[in-house]
Amino acid sequence: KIVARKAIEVAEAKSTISIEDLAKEPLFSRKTVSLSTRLSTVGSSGIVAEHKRKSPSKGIINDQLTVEFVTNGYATAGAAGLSVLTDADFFGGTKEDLHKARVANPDTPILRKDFMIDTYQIYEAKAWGADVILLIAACLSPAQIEELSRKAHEIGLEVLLEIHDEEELQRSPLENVDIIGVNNRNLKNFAENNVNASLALADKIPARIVKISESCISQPETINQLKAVGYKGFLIGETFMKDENPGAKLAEFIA
Ligand code: IGP
Repeated sequence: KIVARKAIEVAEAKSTISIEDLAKEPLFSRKTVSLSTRLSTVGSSGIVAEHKRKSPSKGIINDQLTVEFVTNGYATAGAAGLSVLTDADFFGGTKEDLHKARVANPDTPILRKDFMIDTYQIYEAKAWGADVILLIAACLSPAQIEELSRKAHEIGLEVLLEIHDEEELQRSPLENVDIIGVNNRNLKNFAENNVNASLALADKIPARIVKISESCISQPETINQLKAVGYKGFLIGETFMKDENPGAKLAEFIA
């Protein structure tokens, strides 16, 4: 369903601006920063903090704050990286959100959080200021993962591959994957509200790939539990965005 909607969105975008024109955008030639390196640096908080106004499961989370206030607050409080949703229909995100987050945070790695199905979106991600793209195994064939991840590396972006179970891990080509994210939330039914998926998959993920745990993290102690089984990154949105000062909430997780 999402994939079909994205295909329409991408077709519309392509007819408005060509890949060649995206490649001429000022940010396209910017030197990207590596999220996987930041996450592996000793002393890193590991927190990848997400700008998320609303979601299909929760409705409006917080639509009162500017993206600059949120992302700058995160970076200042010690986030290792930022995640910015650009999907409009489900998450209320825009390309301007990503662009503004980049301008406000020139040196912090930023993930374009969206449903990527076409190489065109990878060019968009670079042109709008991202360092990392998300590929969701549940939405893609192995051939698509191979093609999209190769293209991302070709233009200097890192790849975060999102999985939810072992089957998705086993069938995914990992040559050009920098980070594997285990989504604790099952995208098909939004059922989970714990980090069991991450705990279960920890030792199945090849050790050379940086592991992050995504979603459903609401307590600082959970980060310690995940660190103990090898996770270097923690993707957190709602817990921070629910607060009137998301950066201050993040600071509570680092102190
Ligand atoms: C953040 P949470 O529960 O902290 O708000 O989750 C992030 O993991 C979640 O937004 C997410 C997501 C996605 C959103 C994970 N994978 C794929 C959109 C698409």
